[in-house]
Amino acid sequence: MRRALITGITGQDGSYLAEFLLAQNYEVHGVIRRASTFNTQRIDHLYHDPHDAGRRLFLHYGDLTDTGVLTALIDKIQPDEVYHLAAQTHVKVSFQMPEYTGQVTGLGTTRILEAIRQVHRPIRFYQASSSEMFGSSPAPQHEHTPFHPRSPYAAAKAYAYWMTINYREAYGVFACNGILFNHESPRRGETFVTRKITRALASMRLGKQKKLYLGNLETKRDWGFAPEYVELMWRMLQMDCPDDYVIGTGQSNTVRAFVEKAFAYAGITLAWVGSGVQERAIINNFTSDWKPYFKLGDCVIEVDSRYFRPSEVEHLQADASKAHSLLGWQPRVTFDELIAIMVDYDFKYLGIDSPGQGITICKVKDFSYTNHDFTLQQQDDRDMS
Ligand code: NAP
Ligand code: G4F
Repeated sequence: MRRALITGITGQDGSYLAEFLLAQNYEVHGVIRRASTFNTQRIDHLYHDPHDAGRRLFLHYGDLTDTGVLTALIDKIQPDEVYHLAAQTHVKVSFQMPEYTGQVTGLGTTRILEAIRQVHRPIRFYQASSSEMFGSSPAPQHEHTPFHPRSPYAAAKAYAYWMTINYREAYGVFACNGILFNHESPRRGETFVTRKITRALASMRLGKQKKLYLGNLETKRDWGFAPEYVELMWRMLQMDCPDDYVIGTGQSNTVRAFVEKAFAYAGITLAWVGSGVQERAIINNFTSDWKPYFKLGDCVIEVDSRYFRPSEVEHLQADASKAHSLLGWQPRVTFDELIAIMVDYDFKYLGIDSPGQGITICKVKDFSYTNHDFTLQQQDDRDMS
């Protein structure tokens, strides 16, 4: 049985990757942080009591700032593959916490690479690199596009990217960079723009929220579906030689397009009025189920400069030709389908009837391992201390 160690197992990607690897019959070890509240919601459905025989998921406390623990864990677990996904992942937050972001998102990678080097075992290593590293380089971006980081997060990721290559070249570590463009899902963190929008919609539909405040509406992102992307992390580590790959759909859309489509899917047509920080969206048309809470002409979106970044990445769009030919991958879930999946989830989560296409799309496209997202999990007590 192959053994994998995942840092960031409690995050969006870590949780999907854990599901995927367990389905491939791996023994999966995950590093989690001590928190005063439960932070394991995304993996609760995979958890088995430590006393259960035959369990294949094991959780260990650790932190990317703690070299001793990371080294001891790798030494103890002796994994065949390490998927390094943990990071301070929020770009806007990285401007507020630049040094911490460097410590965790940048140096965290070095700590793990060094631990791998010291165990003298052929461990394969995946580094969660990011399209943010391309920053202001013109789209479409591919493996040879120069980096021009536009945030402390992106600068930290660029450092980690080069450390990964350095350990490959200097010490022969089987180390790969997956340069992933934005990927979303029902498990996306609530403060990233896509999930912020789909959650707000659901809460508006219950009459609990009247307005959504957003930042820059013009930036373009290449948004894909997270469960597809974690499978590619695994594929990279199954290749004969270590290499770096860009992963993205090749389609780029503005934040404005995401908002319009999400609202339209839920039954609201928006009209934009004003410009710049004065711009707002009003309800132009809606289906009858919105009537208890809104009327035509109500303002539902406003721009708030609080969400602007000191320097922005305007346009990300992947040229994933290398992944298409070498990893044999083509994106499956489209932009419209992604929106349907996320809106449906957030509606269902609040107990509201959803348009329902998203659920069907998951089934039709055989993302069986995301089906549990639509069956709400009861959080239970656990003790892994
Ligand atoms: P995420 O949902 O924000 O998850 C981040 C994970 O890192 C969480 O498990 C978090 O633990 C853990 N973590 C944060 N700080 C840590 C620390 N000091 N020590 C140990 N663990 C720590 O991120 P994601 O979207 O799954 O992304 C996974 C990786 O891919 C990240 O490295 C991200 O930068 C990179 N990436 C993501 C995208 C994307 O579009 N999602 C694109 C390109 C690259 P808690 O749960 O306790 O907070
Ligand atoms: O959803 P975002 O916060 O994601 P961002 O900055 O693109 O970063 C994500 O993708 C990266 C891959 O390229 C990852 F490496 C990174 O870890 C993370 O997962 O913002 C997307 C865009 C930005 O241009 C932002 O300025 O949406 C714009 N935006 C507009 N209003 C907003 C908002 N972003 C957020 N978070 N909140 C807003 O209200």
